[in-house]
Amino acid sequence: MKKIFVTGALGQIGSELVMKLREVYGADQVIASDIRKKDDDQVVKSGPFEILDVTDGKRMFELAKSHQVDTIIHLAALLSATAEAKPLLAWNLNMGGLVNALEAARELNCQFFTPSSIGAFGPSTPKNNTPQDTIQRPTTMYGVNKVSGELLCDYYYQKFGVDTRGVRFPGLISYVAPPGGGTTDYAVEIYYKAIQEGAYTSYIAKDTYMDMMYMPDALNAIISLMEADGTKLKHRNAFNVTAMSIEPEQVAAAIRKHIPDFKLSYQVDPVRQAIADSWPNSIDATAAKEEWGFTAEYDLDKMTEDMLAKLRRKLL
Ligand code: AKB
Repeated sequence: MKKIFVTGALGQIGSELVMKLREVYGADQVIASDIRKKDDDQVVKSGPFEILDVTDGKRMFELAKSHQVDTIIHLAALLSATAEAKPLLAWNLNMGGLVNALEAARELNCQFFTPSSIGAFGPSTPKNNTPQDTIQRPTTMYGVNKVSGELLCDYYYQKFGVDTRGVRFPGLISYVAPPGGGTTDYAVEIYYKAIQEGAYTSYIAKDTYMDMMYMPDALNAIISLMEADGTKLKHRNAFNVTAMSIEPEQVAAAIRKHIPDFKLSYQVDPVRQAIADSWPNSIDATAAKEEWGFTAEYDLDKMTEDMLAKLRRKLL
């Protein structure tokens, strides 16, 4: 049975991943950590929790060692828009946290997962059906962090034999914990506003296509990749994964099937629009399908129906 240490456990992915891992492997097998503790959070209440600033490598190592974990899932990171506003902080946190987590995995002989992102691509990357192996010259600090992280994970595998694995996540959509400081966040906010106000003003322009995925598919992707037969993995780190390539009008049209008078308007934020314009329109997930059987269950309509139903229960 795996014993798993998770950083950034109260963030957008961690809030749901920890609960799912506890369901699969047992509550005490999953040690959640984050920089601060929220006593009423289900992650804190449902199993072991430790306070950890991931830039403190010594504490990270000691916690992982004292809990005798064999797997580290490193999620703590700043997202693209925040990283662009605070580039030095992003470098220190995103890269410093990652190397500390990799070092703990090396010293304790742990399996390792960390997410990369569609942000690891840049304006010179082929925009449509972006291949698994292609040009990666991102123009954002987040992208620079993500490419460096992909390379660093490959290095720890090749040099030290650490069993590092990872995916390039698209925008993740969920009704549990809101994302913070991402470029794809509009695709989450639009559902909240649809329920609360029947209208949304998008900071991303019409016709801007980006890949997205519903959180249950993202959680399954992480668990499937970690459980996959390592001998079959040619890429290991940073598999392209996606469920849909969408733009704001399509999300609005899917919402209107349930809320017919939903209104979408635009007030484009030049910073986040520039980031979105530098990312692919759609990525090719064939390598993930071939090497470890990745599939996504939710398309836009199925996700919209579930999001709206869950948010109605949460907000009304
Ligand atoms: C962001 O928008 O920064 C993230 C991502 C795609 O990595 N959601």
